[in-house]
Amino acid sequence: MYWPGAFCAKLPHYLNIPAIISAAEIFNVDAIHPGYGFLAESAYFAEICDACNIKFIGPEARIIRLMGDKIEARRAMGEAGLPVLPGSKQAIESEEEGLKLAREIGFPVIVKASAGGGGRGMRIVRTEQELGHALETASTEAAAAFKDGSVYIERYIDQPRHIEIQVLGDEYGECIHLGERECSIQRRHQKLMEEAPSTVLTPEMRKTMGDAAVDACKKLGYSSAGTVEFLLDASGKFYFMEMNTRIQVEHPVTEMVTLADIVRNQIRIAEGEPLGQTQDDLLIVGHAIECRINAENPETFAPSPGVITAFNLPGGPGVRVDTFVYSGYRVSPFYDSMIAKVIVHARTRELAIARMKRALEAMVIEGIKTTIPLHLKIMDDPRFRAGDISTNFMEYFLSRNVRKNGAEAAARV
Ligand code: MV4
Repeated sequence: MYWPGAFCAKLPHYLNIPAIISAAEIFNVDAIHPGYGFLAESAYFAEICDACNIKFIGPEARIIRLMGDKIEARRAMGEAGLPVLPGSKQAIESEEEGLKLAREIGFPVIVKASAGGGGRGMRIVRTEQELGHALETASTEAAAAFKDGSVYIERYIDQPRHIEIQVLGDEYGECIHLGERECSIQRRHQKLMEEAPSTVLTPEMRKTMGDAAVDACKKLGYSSAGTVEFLLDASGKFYFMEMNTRIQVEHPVTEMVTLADIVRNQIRIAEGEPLGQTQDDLLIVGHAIECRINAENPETFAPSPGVITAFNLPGGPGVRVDTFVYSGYRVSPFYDSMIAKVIVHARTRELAIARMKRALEAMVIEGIKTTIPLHLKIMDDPRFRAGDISTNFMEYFLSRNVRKNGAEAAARV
C-alpha cells in the first residue's frame, strides 16, 4: 500500500516511522511488535508509539535508551550488582586520562564506543604506545557510524565465551530467567550458530549468572523479554557486557529447551498480564542448536543474492525451521543475508548434533549459495564436538580448513 503523506524515497518502509504509524492508525492497531530489526532498539520509536497510544511491545523507552548507551549500561548494571570488568566510569576525554586508567587496569585493554555494539568502534590495545591511536580511531569511527564519538576503556579478556541469559520481566516488578545461550560461534560479530544449554555452565554457575541477571533487571524495573550478555573467561568468571532490550535471532534455542513461547510472553506482558510463573517453574530439558542459514558463499562469505529455484525443508521430531523464503523467492542484495534458521532439539548435545546434520543434509536450497555446507563442516569439527569453543573458534576453524583443503589440493597434484 502507498501512504502519500508518509512516503520517503530515502528510507525503506520498515524504517519509515511515519509510514508505520500511519498504517497502524488506518488499521486501528493496539500494539506493534518491532521484531528484532533496527526499530526494536529505537527508544525514539518506542516514544512515538507511546505518544500515539499504540503499545510498543518491549521494555520502556527509558530502558532502551539506557542500554543503548554502553557507558551508562555498564554503570547501571554495575550498581545493580552485576560484575563488570575494571574500567571507565565515564567517557574518556583525553589521551592522558586514558593512559592513567589503562595503567591502573593493566594491559591489554579494550577501547569501545559508548554508542557501539556489534564490534564497531572497538580496538584492542596491548601496549601503552598503541593507546592514543586506538582512542583516536575508535572515536572517529563511532562518530561517523553513530553520531557519537564517546569511547571508554575496560580490561580485555582474551578468548572469552559469549554467554547470554534470557530474562522475562512483567509490569509488576516480577522477573525470571530462562537459562543461558552459548553464542561464541561468530564471525566478524555475526553469530553463525547458537546452542542451549552451554557445555561449560554447571547448575551452580547457571543459578549464579541467572539470579544476578534477574536481580539487576528487577532493580531497573525491566519489563518484557531481554537478554543480558556476559563474557566468560577461561577461569569461569563472568562479566556483564551488554543488554539487548529486544527478542533475539537465537531465541528459539531457549524456547526449545524450556518449552516457553517468548514472543507470546512479550505480547502477554505488553497487555498487562502478570508473568504467571516463578523461577522454580523453570525446567531445562535436553539440548538445542540453531544454525543461521545465510545466502552467502560458504567459503568466502560473499553475499549470494538471486532466485531460489528449488526449496525443500527438513522436518521430523525436534526440527524447527523459521523462514520466509520459498521456491521462486528472489533474495535481494540489499538486505540482511539470513534467509532461514534451522533449530533442532534432542535429549543430549550429541543427539542434537546428529539431528542437525540430518536436517541440514535434507534441506534443499538451489539457485543461490548458502552457509549450509559450512555448518555441516562445523558439526564435524573435533573442537566443536568437544564443546571446546570461544569467540576465537571461527578463526581457528577457518585457518584449519584452509590448511586442510590446501593439503588435499597438494595431495591431488
Ligand atoms: C570484549 C571482549 C573482551 N574483553 N570486552 C565484541 C562486540 C561487543 N559487543 C563486545 N565485544 C567484545 N568485548 C572485553 N572487555 C571481546 C569482545 C568480542 C566478542 C564478544 C562476544 C562475541 C564475539 C566477540 C568477538 C570478538 C570480540
